[in-house]
Amino acid sequence: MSDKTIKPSADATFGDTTVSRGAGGETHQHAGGDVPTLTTNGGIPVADDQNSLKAGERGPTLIEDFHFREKIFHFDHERIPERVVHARGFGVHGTFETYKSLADVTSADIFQRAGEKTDVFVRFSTVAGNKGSADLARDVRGFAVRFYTKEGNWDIVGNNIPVFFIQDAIKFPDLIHAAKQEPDRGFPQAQTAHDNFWDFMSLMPEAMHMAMWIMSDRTIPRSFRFMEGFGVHTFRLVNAEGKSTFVKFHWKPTAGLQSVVWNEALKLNGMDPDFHRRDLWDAIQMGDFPEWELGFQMFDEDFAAKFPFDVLDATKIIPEEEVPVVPVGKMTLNRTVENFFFETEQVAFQTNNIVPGVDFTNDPLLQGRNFSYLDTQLKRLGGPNFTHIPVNAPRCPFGNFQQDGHMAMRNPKGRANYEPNSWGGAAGGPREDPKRGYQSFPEEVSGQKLRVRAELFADHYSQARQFFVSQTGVEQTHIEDAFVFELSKVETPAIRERVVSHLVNIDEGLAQKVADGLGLAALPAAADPARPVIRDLAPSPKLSIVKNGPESFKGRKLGILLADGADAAIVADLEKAAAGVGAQLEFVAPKIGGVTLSDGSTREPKQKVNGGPSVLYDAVAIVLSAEGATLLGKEATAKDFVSDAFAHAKFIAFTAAAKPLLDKAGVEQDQGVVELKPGGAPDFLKACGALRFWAREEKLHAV
Ligand code: HDE
Repeated sequence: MSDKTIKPSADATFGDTTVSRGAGGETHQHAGGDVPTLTTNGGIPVADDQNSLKAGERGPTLIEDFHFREKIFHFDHERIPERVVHARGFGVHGTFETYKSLADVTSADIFQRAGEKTDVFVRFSTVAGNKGSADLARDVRGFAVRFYTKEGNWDIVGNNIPVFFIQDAIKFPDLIHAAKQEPDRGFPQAQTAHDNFWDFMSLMPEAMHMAMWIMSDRTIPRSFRFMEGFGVHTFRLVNAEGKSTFVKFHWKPTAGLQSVVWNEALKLNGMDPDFHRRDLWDAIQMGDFPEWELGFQMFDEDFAAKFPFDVLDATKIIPEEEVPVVPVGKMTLNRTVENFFFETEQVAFQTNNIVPGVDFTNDPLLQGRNFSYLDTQLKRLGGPNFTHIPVNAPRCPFGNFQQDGHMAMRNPKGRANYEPNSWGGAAGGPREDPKRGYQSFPEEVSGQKLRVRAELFADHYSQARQFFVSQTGVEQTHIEDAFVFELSKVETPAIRERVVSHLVNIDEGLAQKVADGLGLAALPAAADPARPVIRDLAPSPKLSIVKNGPESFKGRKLGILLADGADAAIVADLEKAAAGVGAQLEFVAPKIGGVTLSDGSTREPKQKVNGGPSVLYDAVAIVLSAEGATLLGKEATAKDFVSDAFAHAKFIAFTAAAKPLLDKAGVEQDQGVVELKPGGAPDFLKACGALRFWAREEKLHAV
């Protein structure tokens, strides 16, 4: 045994340059100066974090090595259970600013003063996929917002779709079991295109309205930044006099709505499974803060009584054209988390986090959720003290006599830990406040105990039809295609037919197209509706994405395919025009090291062409010299870049010299394919404001 292997490095120092000697005598340099010293959790400075303590150079590791054991012990216990639904999510911080006092309808402190600013934490998520699944799964997106108000945490735990699959919380475990991986095989994950899901759906006519939404482009958003959010249920606002007003919560992105097309989603999942989280991260990091307006759809008992559907039924909307959405404030997301696990993973949203001035209704789905969200935190976060975690703690004064339990970070101070007590004053601890304290709305409740649903809940198709007829032709085609795609993955013919039998009640044209797409011999008979379908509900343009898109290319991303020798003036033009409309811009090139343009200036590409497909961008420009076009004409991924942009109905600009590449990629010129001339960039960026050249799409699909 050599001397140098058994003794710790002789010259180890702390807080300065440290040299530790490995078993073979090699050394490791550590930074010195102000760098903090590595310690154990007990604060003991660590001299060597490279080698475990051994009995001899080639001997066994010693149990005495407290640093090694603590490090491995902690690592072994790093995981907590992922959320049973909404496992994959991304959280960020922001601010909410109240537009004006709403004291006439609610006593909620957050709505008493114009200009009031309230901190928020928001977590966006998918529902069905596991934590490591891909962002562009066809799925509902969670849209959970926590307001840290002066009267406690208020959570609106919503989705990007205003209705839900089921009406009663008792069916939630069945829905989620059916949607997630099939239990015998453990796949497919993050996909609803499988037998169990559609079997369940086809046996639950109440899910048909939601089926239309999930087969629409709402489930493949381009970005979290470009989707709406909804509280889904009807809630109550209650003012200081105790008057109640029904309300539905809406979040509207100021940047307008946008989704991708399905083929693009499939490719994005492979090319960048983190597409949505990266997009939000990048936008916030570059100071392009996404914003949403919170809107209230308010109505009273009279409206509820006259409305043809039950306002307690979460499978129904109230069209905005009937009850307008009143903007009440703006949310700006402006800060990424410092640590993903600490904040995003440990945030514990709860529907029952509600503040004075807001109340629940008897929506049976909401009532069930109020149990579930508290319950689930115990399992995930390991004890009753999850509100001690900073992201879950209120940011207003708070206190009670709850104490102890796992990982208590704070306990009541002093002698009083019960109430009533006679210790008096501050020593007696916190007391109830009948004036400011939460009061439930004293709704009259009576009735027999029954396991039933209210009568109007039985209308399953009318609003599904209304949703379909409110879409543009392009969007209707996407819905038809989505049904055909999903059901083509269903192996049991009877399930496919059963789904189509519901579609017959919604729209015969839709049902026929899906039947044709599946190759069904004949259109199945309509499923027996529990209530007659109301076929003449007025279309609601607010239900369309395309009709509610942005007016400009702001916040969107232009991808420029470049190679050495590309026209510098055109590139500069595009850069200026993109900055002018507030768009992001990225270069894609044959080599990541840099591109030299025609005037000798250089650009730094963000992507190498085989790792930077056009699905990453909202529009593309192909700026190549003749040599560049020849080079990239021999590169399959460059041809894919162009042909995908074309197939996904994107706007494409090109320099004359780049034309051979477009020809090789099979691009047929249309109004969405624009030759770039000097000074032409602003017009191109303006056209890009339409986001897609939809007229092209129908020419590209034959089956
Ligand atoms: Fe959830 N849901 N949910 N849900 N939900 C959870 O809570 C549940 C429902 C929603 O980013 C869980 O902390 C039941 C509707 C979001 O952390 C769990 C029912 C809507 C999130 C749970 C529903 C939602 C969740 C899992 C049927 C839209 C993610 C982990 C009655 C309005 C929150 C957790 C985050 C998460 C239960 C239906 C939205 C198990 C029982 C409807 C956005 O408690």
